[in-house]
Amino acid sequence: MLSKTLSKILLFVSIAYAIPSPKTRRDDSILPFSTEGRDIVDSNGNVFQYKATNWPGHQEIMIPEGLQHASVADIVSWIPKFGLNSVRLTFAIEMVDDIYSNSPNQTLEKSVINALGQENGTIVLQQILDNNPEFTKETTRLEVFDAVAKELANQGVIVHLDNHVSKAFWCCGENDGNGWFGEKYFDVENWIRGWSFIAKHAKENWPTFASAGLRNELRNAASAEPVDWYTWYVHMTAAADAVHEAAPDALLFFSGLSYDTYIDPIPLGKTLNGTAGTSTANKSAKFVPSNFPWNDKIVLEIHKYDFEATQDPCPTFKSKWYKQGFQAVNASDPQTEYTFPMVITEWGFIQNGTYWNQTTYNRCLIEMVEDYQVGWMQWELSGSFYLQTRLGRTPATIQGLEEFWGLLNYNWNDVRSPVTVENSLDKLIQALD
Ligand SMILES: *[C@@H]1O[C@H](CO)[C@@H](O)[C@H](O)[C@H]1NC(C)=O
Ligand SMILES: *[C@@H]1O[C@H](CO)[C@@H](O)[C@H](O)[C@H]1NC(C)=O
Ligand SMILES: *[C@@H]1O[C@H](CO)[C@@H](O)[C@H](O)[C@H]1NC(C)=O
Ligand SMILES: *[C@@H]1O[C@H](CO)[C@@H](O)[C@H](O)[C@H]1NC(C)=O
Ligand SMILES: *[C@@H]1O[C@H](CO)[C@@H](O)[C@H](O)[C@H]1NC(C)=O
Ligand SMILES: *[C@@H]1O[C@H](CO)[C@@H](O)[C@H](O)[C@H]1NC(C)=O
Ligand SMILES: CC(=O)N[C@H]1CO[C@H](CO)[C@@H](O)[C@@H]1O
Repeated sequence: MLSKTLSKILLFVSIAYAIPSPKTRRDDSILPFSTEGRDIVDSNGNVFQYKATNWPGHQEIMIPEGLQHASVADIVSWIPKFGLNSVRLTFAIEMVDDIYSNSPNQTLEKSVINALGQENGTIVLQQILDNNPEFTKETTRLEVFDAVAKELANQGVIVHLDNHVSKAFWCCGENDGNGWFGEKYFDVENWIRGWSFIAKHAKENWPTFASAGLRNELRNAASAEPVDWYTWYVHMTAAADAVHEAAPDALLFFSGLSYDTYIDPIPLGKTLNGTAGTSTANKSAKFVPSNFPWNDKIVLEIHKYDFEATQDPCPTFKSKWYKQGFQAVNASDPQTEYTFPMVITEWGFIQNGTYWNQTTYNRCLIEMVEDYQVGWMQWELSGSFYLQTRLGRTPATIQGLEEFWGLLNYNWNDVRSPVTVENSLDKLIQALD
């Protein structure tokens, strides 16, 4: 294993020699990715591990967070500085719906003012433009995403595009309208249309676009289609077909149920059942990878937080979590019917300098990654948000809310908690070295 100082020197040397051309550097030499058993492999046949953070772009304004504090290039530069190779960029289907309806609300000016109001919106818009003089108030949300994706490619960062929500606001709550197929805001046709559009657009315009997270954190909903694995199967495979047709090179990430906390029925090859007494009664399906034209693009994703403030010893922590889907990466488990790569697409906790050592979560997460050699994506880069809508709480919206879980500070210009990063992010990077 390289020492930290040595790897920093090497990183510096490679940056110094890899001077980007004035044009977008197509840093896609390792793309496309595909899968081989439990591994993601790059175009040279080497195993690729996602080491990423989340950068949300799915909230009310529908552009990546932070641009009122810093330029696109400065924000992107943090990703390699943290030692990460990729980013999970989130978007809302509402952004694409607005493209289809040719809505006048897509400009930066309208997006910001509709979300923040005339007075504060005018101020924040000006801050965004001051930090990012390549934009004007007429720049559209999609053009902002394009600029972000182009800069990510310039700086050698792989893009994992995640559909976080349909309606653009903070995710996720039970019965918030975004959680399950057919719920208030979760129109399945618009979702699939949205993916067809954005996957094609990303393939054509975003040089390091590598993978698609079909839907974030599916969860129970009182008023929606039946919440069962059969319904999951029908819609998730249809979305996968749509993305694959639009962008055949992209990996397809499948999330599980209950806020993506388990997905074991897929590697275990279980029958995916409907629900008695509903429209899916007596229906069933099986997720057989060889049935799909995207057989070598399937990746399973799982989320893990520490809401229970675990003090489990790591063997307990790991064996409980293993059963939620890590059978996918263990071909020697007799219960495993199909192997797939797994990626922990969300984990995280408050970056306050002590939490990392207050429960066993952080230590056991690192052991999990060491033991199973799976990629991961920290939640999240943002030090603060343009706006957060909080359903059922007062106040219902907060402008400029600080994100204490963010790797960056409120102003997006420094690391929030270096000691936390040294003891979590850095250790997870080492776990995959
Ligand atoms: C544009 O946004 C305004 C304010 O939110 C809304 O009232 C209007 O309906 C939107 N227009 C379209 C075409 O979506
Ligand atoms: C507008 O911004 C000010 C200063 O940041 C803040 O105190 C106020 O709550 C904001 N207005 C709204 C409607 O959120
Ligand atoms: C579906 O039902 C069958 C038969 O009852 C059962 O064996 C299987 O475990 C169920 N599948 C899931 C994912 O629970
Ligand atoms: C499901 O199967 C049961 C038992 O075979 C049958 O009684 C019931 O009518 C079926 N329900 C539907 C919706 O087909
Ligand atoms: C993989 O499965 C085998 C068989 O069940 C088990 O003995 C082994 O401990 C598992 N490996 C890991 C890393 O969990
Ligand atoms: C960090 O957050 C945890 C959980 O909220 C809390 O128990 C702890 O006291 C905090 N540490 C500091 C230094 O504020
Ligand atoms: C929960 C946890 O990881 N606790 C650790 C905190 O740090 C001390 C000293 O480094 C360790 O001994 C604990 O195991």
